[in-house]
Amino acid sequence: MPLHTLALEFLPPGSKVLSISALGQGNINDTYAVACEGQQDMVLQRLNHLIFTEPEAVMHNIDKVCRFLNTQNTEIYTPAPLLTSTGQNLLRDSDGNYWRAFPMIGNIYTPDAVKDADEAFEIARGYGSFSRALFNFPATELRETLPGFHDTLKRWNAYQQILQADPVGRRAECIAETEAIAAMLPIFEKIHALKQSGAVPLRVTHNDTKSGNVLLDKDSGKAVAIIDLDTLMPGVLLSDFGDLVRTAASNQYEDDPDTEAMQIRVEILENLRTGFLEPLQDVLRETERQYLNTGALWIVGEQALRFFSDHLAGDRYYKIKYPGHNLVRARNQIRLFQLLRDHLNGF
Ligand code: GN1
Ligand code: MG
Repeated sequence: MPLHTLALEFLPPGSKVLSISALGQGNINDTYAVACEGQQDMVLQRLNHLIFTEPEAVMHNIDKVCRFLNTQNTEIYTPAPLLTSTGQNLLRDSDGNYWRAFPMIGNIYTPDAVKDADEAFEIARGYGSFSRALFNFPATELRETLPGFHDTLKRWNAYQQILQADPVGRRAECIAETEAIAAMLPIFEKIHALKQSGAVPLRVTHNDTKSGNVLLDKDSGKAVAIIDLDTLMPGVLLSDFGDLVRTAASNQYEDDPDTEAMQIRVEILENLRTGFLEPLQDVLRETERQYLNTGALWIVGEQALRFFSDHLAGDRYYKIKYPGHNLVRARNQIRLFQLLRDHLNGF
């Protein structure tokens, strides 16, 4: 179905669409900016139903959380889905694709590349406030849309099978990466034990806390909104902090091939921690504070494992822009893991 027709489905009758252009850096969904005449612009998105196999459950979670946050005293905004003329927040087109739309928030920017420590603090404070506002949300009302999303030992087992099967014959050229990934297992086991014992509690987590999923006000630089709520599920806060460190503390994007030039930006790393903790001071358990840095190592390692597994599997999960893209991503995350581990002195 043409994008233009789809966009009109989410707009009042008689609306005029001025232009539609690709938006963002997502690896899973397809996202477009829709400029409208005389009314708020919107974001139109195709939800990848090969990955999110229960699109209705994803929308159910988003809807619940947006409604709940509206009742909370928080500055953080989460854009609620727009409805079609028949009151649906999800539209299935004639090709079987699922579409949804959100209001476009004005006067903001997405800090995909974090520029300095002040910006890092504000991004992290935004996620901390988001978690704080969800502290009393009944987690049992959320559907687990991607079961085992951060069950790294489960991912580890799947990876072992891919290694064994080597379906596209790429293993032989990846000996160094295989060894580097093997060295991450103790972290994955440590996190597993912390979860199993209940030492770190289950909470409502965002699960994709990259720097670019916080919207900052262009004038004040303050965090205005948190977007991309597709992976909202019960989880542990360590992973939300971890994904933030993963995307903000390095001086490179996750697919930069020049890993020799990679550095940990220490001041930014410190501000991510203080910014994230600030809104959570009164509620966080001591163990969560204690293992926050372990959470960062965990998620960088898990992301290396995910990219590398997908490379070995023949690029079946993440969108790639060129052959070998997932291997480049995996190498980048392996390097980040090693730098972070050295910086943090183990875990
Ligand atoms: C995917 O599509 P995007 O960029 O929002 C992925 C995240 C990864 C990320 C790596 C549902 O997110 O978990 O961390 O790529 N989302 C899913 O860039 O797997
Ligand atoms: Mg995402």
